[in-house]
Amino acid sequence: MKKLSIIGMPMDLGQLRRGVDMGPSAIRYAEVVDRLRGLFEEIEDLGDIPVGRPEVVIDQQSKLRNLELITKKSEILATEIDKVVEKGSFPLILGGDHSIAIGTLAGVSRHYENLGVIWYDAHGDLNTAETSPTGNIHGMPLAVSLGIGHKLLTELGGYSPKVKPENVVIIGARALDDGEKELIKETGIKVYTMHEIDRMGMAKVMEETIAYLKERTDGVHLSLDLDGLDPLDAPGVGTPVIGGITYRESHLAMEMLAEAEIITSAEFVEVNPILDEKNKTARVAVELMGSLFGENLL
Ligand code: B3U
Ligand code: MN
Ligand code: MN
Repeated sequence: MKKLSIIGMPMDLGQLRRGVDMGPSAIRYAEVVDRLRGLFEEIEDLGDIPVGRPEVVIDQQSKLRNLELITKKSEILATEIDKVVEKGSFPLILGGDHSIAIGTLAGVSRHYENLGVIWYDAHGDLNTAETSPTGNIHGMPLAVSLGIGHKLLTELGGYSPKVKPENVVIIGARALDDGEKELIKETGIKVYTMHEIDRMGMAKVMEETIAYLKERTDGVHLSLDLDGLDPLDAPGVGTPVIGGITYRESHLAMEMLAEAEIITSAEFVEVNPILDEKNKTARVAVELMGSLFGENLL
């Protein structure tokens, strides 16, 4: 694509650790625009969606923290992304915790009949208020996008679901909750856990993923949670899980996506500079964006 539009979503309302709202700043500080400049005809940075510093509010019925605020802010994000896709530009969203994906997918998905999603993450993010061990909405966005969860979230943008389970591929999972495992079995979502990545190698995992999505989708959104990577390579995340995808494997995955030219929108989430080591995780995010957008293609 010729044009890239960057949107920052400094939202930390989907979990309890402060600092992830500074993710977009950290990624900009790591010179995202400079890195990607040669790869697009035009890059615009639309700045951040204002989220503010609201008090934590617990929804009385569902017990979900910040439910209404997340809904409100996600609607604004969805509207902005909708405009970006409408004008033919590639939307790149900088998080923010992973709850931002609810708004991202609400904005993107209406433009496709069969949107594919690659969920690159240590977690499944397939919880509901009932199955969640934490009550954190950042552990729910994939379920919400499948139409499973609180109505306010699933109906965001006025339609549901945003994605069909057969169009979803999870890569890097190694911390799935019991309810999430059940949902995976029920829905038949394709999952490459660390077990499969170790066994098959990342090249084969990505070959299969690309072939699978190419056949059945008309666009693919990449939702990349930096905690999908091993904490040695990406320490600045709120819920690190050891034994993750390496730096090199992640670059290979991004390069194969670049080569396949299937990605039509992307978000990089959970960068928390407070928990980071000298902005390492934001820098990794920017380097992976470089690979995703073809900086290593000849
Ligand atoms: N599955 C747990 C933990 C978690 C999910 N996403 C992150 N952590 N980043 C939960 O809270 O739902
Ligand atoms: Mn996540
Ligand atoms: Mn995660």
